[in-house]
Amino acid sequence: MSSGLYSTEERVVDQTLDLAKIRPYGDTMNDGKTQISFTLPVPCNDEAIEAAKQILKKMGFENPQIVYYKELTKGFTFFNCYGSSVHTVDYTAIHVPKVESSVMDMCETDEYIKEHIGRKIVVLGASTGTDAHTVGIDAVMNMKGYAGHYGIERYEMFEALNMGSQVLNEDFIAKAIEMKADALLVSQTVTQKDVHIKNMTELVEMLEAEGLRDKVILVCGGPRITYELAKELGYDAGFGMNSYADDVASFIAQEMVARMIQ
Ligand code: B12
Repeated sequence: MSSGLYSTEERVVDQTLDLAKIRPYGDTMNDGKTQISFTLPVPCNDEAIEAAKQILKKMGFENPQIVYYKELTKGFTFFNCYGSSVHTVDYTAIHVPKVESSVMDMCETDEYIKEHIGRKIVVLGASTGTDAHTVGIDAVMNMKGYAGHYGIERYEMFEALNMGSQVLNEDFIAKAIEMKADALLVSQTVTQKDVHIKNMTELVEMLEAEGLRDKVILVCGGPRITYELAKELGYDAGFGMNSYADDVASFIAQEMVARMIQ
């Protein structure tokens, strides 16, 4: 069945699509149409709109249009804009480092652990530092789970403790030692002024100082976390938006087995 202007088949065979030179898609292939929003620190007036258009042009957008603007507070104006990006990227040349483990569901992971490890895996999680956001760590850990994916507490072969939010790194480590944790799950949501980098780096340094870094599987997650960033900061893996307990539980189980084999 056809939806919109083109059927799925027509879109797939679109001859104007060149994966080595992709541009944002709006109404038609290669039109570059993009929606962007930002705030300028100036009063809400005609000069502000012109300034927003000039910023868009400097960003590489042709035909910039301001489709919505509003004063946020005195001296600050928010804009929603459209424009056509002139830039392209080579999609065929992209390589993104990512978790290599295969994703299993809860039952498969439990079976895998029974067969290959033969005991429960002890996992400690928290939203650490000053970060007050709990929903992310709850999503991966809570028994009831999130978006149809059961959390780690539900798994038969995991013993899991979620310490909640604003957990200091020293308290997190003390609990990890007490529980003899196999894996540590760190959630970070606030990234303002790179507070997450400082906090996550501090945890790695403290674990190293305690001689614990190599003894645990160290995983972080959050909406702005990528696998690449996690590795850069000395973590074993990182999980971003749209990740679930299945992803991290599979990774921990397979990583533990890999370390047992070494
Ligand atoms: C709810 C919320 C709050 C609630 C939190 C309540 C609670 N108990 O958690 C309250 C009101 C307390 C709050 C406070 C603040 N918030 Co707030 N908040 C949000 C909001 C609306 C939703 C976040 C959320 O729950 N997402 C849903 C969960 C399920 O998604 P998630 O966290 O991404 O988690 C998923 C993945 O990332 C991943 N994941 C997450 N953690 C982990 C961990 C591991 C180990 C793994 C494997 C995976 C994983 O799995 C999850 C499921 O897929 C967002 C905006 C938004 N729409 O996202 C802002 C937002 C996160 N908050 C923001 C800010 C700035 C704040 C405050 C600083 C505001 C202030 N000035 O006071 C304070 C924080 C104070 C502090 N000390 O931390 C900013 C963060 C900007 C930034 N990048 O730094 C956001 C983006 C809003 C914005 N646009 O400005 N907030």
